[in-house]
Amino acid sequence: MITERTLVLIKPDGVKRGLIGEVISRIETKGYAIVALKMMQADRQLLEQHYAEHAGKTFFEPLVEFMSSGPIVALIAEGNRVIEGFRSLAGATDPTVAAPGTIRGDLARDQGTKVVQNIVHGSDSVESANREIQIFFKDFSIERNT
Ligand code: D4T
Repeated sequence: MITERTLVLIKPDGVKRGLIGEVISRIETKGYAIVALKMMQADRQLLEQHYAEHAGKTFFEPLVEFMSSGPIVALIAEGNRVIEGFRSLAGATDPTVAAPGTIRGDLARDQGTKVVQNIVHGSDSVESANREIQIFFKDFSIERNT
């Protein structure tokens, strides 16, 4: 049995709107375990590392500004196929077309901003999960994802 871990972020829009409990509830109700959790203010250096793949894109600066505009919640969720499972719970990146029933489909919409505000982030692969968990939880062992 292979148990996976994924990094989930509740973004500043989710925290501001009081949706921490709602997001955590959906993760736990689905049956995943939360094995690490913290509220924090992300700084530019951390976000440049986390979003390195998007450096140079038009939405990169607005993305860093948005992600540092208020507190976020970082957590590690664990369970079989949790990386794929959380992406499914989150729904499509664009909240306008994210399916109803998903976090983004139910709780977010287009705000007309330069960067999409879509409540949550979830790692998209085992490699990303390992990398992102190390960025947000430096002391956390990632051996289960190897
Ligand atoms: P995150 O990384 O936040 O879970 O979102 P996704 O995995 O669904 O999307 P992503 O990494 O491709 O994008 C990161 C972040 O940038 C915003 N974004 C993205 C945007 O404003 N315009 C765009 O064209 C894209 C691709 C939304 C999420």
